[in-house]
Amino acid sequence: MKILITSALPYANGPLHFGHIAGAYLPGDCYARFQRLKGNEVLYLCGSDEHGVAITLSAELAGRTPQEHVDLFHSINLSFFKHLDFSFDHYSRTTWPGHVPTTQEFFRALQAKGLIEERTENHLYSEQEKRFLADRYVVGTCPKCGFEEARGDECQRCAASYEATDLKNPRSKMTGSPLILKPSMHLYLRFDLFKERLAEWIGKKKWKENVIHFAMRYIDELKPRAITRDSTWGVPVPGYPDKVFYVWFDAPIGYVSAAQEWAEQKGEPDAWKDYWLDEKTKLVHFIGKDNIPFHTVFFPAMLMGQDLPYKLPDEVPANEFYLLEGRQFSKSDGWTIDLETFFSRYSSDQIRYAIAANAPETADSEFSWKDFQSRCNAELLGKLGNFVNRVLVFTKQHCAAEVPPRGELDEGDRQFVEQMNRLVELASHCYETFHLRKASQTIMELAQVANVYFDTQKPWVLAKDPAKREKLLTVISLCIECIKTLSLIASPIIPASAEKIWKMLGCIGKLAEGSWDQICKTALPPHQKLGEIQILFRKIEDSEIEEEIARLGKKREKQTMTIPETAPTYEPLKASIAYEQFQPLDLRVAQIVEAVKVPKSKKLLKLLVDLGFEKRTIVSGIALSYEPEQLIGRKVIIIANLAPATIMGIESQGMVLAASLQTSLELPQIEKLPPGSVVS
Ligand code: B3M
Ligand code: ZN
Repeated sequence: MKILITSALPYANGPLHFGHIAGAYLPGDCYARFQRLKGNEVLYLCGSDEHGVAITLSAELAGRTPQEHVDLFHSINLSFFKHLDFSFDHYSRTTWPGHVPTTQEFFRALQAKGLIEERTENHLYSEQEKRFLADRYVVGTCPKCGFEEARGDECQRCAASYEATDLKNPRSKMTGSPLILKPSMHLYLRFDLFKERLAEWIGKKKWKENVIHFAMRYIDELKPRAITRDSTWGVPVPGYPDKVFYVWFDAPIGYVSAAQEWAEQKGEPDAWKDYWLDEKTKLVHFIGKDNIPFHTVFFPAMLMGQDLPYKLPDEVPANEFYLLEGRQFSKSDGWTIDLETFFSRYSSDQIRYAIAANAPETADSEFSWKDFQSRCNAELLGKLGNFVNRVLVFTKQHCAAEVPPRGELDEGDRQFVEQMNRLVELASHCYETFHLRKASQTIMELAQVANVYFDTQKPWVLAKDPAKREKLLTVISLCIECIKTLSLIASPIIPASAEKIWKMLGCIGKLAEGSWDQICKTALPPHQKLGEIQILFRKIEDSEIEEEIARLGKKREKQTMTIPETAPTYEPLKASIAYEQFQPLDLRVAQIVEAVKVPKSKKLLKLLVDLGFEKRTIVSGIALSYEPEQLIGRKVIIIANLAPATIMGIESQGMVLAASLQTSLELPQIEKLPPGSVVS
């Protein structure tokens, strides 16, 4: 069967975090890996969603062009997916040139059917900036509670949701200038005309109840919606030079253009049609629950309005939210774990397993560091890793490091084999029906059953009695068979470890390229030489987890400092100096006790630092990178014998050292030594 799988296209507007991975991504990757093993023709697509007002706004705030901005986050997100061992057949982006004609083609087909209409309504316009401002660019007074800094679409104080034109005193978020109402024409798509067809179509689906329920509510209230925006960043609207398509119009078409790009790159430009235009293809969209209306109502309506026989989604496994220690992930509050730091400490299989074991399938679920530790130590290492290791070490010692031949099975052996077969079937069913959490439990259940079998059979006792040699070989042979089975059913979730196990068993080629059914059916050949035994999972110490927990909630540096900009320009090295020239510098550890912004300056902070033996005032140009609150209590390195200088009317008695690269800046960290310590 052909299966077209998509994971929601992440905005190229900031780095991904765990919360994202748990919703639309890891479940999609595990499903794709499973279906490939089952011998289906899988096309698994994703890509960066690179248009929209949120992107132009963040780009402007970061001082980048929208293209630079999306280039940066496209490559960062792509590298995260690589680290996480994602198996996309293609990862595209909505700024690739081929996306434009495809989007415009969708529009033209709808237009030709009379489904597009022009409407003129009042929109907020900045006379100073000479442009219409979409809601994200607007702040004003909340019409409900009077909060003066309310956002353009919803109030962050009272949670009211409204049109930007309802705000009192609307102002530009960028310049603070007042906004006026000015009529502007936009194109509306007559979604209301799809009501019956959509309702009938969804009525036949056996999707999760909340997905159906949510979709039906939208269908009931369908009205025409604007599909254009006044912007220069986006897909141009044919015939309307100042307009681009609304991001949610072009983004889902990205699933089609990604397939086209994939086909083009493999030199068969029509291959995308085998998936998108073939009724027999199964189309599966993995999304987070906030994307339900677009994937079950609006995009299907756009597909229904085409002349080409596009597939409508067959399955929309929408996941709930994934929280962090009970709260929503939030980058600005430091309530987050960035993936970059994570990868430097733990393996991709550890994170994949921990998320799968806790996937937010039927209710919101959460990542907690304690749970992560116990998943890794008690389950991956304690159950799976332990079984694999003890059996293989034993085989090396007692069976010449090869798969032993098998004798007659007794009742206990047969029960073990039956359990194995039952659990493989169950795992297969779980993957097929999007129950990743249950699939991961099934792996651990099998590992547990296997450990119990090994313990009850006591091969170490059998080994002492030459008369029991055949029984011993049978037990070990079944245990090795079980290791093979474990690697198979675990491979969609922990692909790297599964391949390692596969190698340790002495199997040739890649497990991921094998066939699920074939691997289940065929026992490993007796006398197959085992490979080298490797450690699969590392133990995570309590101290590491305590450190992680302590880090939570500490605001991180303001800018995206840890993120390497593409191709940095390095400062040339200065001329060399003699040691005697360095020696007179008195560098000291100091602790910041107070920090305030210097009025009228963007870059400067006034710090009061404690040197242990005295306190000093220092003016430091780090305000673009650090909030004053972040700095209180932090130890820094200062030049303590620099002659005082007056900066913005304040006498600065020293200088704080910081590392910088282009616009990013970071303070070096001193952990243990007290203020006053000498740095040399
Ligand atoms: N970029 C929204 C999101 O990341 C959006 C998904 C598009 S899927 C076509 O939540
Ligand atoms: Zn309000």
